[in-house]
Amino acid sequence: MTSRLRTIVEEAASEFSRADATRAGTRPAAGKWSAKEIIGHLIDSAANNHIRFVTGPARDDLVFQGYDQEAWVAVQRYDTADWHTLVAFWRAYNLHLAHVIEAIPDGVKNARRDRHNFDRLALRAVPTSEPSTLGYLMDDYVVHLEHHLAQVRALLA
Ligand code: NI
Repeated sequence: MTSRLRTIVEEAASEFSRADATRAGTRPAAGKWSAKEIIGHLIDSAANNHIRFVTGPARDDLVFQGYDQEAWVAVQRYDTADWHTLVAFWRAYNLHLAHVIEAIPDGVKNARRDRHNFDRLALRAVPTSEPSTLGYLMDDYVVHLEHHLAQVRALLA
C-alpha cells in the first residue's frame, strides 16, 4: 500500500509541476474548488490523518476528530497560494505519511477495534456495528487521495 502511495504521489507531483499555475488557480464554476484548492484539501487531509495515524496506535478506540473541510480551504486561502509550493509540500507530506504507515507494525494496523467513527470519517464508510482497523483508515486515506487526484487531472487536462 505504501509503495502504491509513493508511486501515485511521485507521478502526480511530476505531472502537476509542469501544469500551468494560472489554470491551476482557476475555479471550474462558482463554489467549486480549483486544482490549487483540491491540493490544499489533500494537504489538510494529510495533516488530519497524520494525527490519526500517530495517535491511533496508543488508543483503544478509533474515534477521531473530523474537520470542516470547506472552512479549512477557505481560511488558508489556497486560491492565492503558490502552485509549485503547494505541490512540493503535498508531495513531501505524503512521502512522510508513507514512512509513518510503514513505521507502525502490522499487528497494530490490523488490530480490530469495536469503537470507531468510520461511518462519518471514512470515504468508504463502515457502520459502527462492525469493527474496523487503523489499517483500514490508512487504506481509505489513499482511496480519498486518488479520488481527488482524478479531479485535479480533469481540471488541468
Ligand atoms: Ni475530500
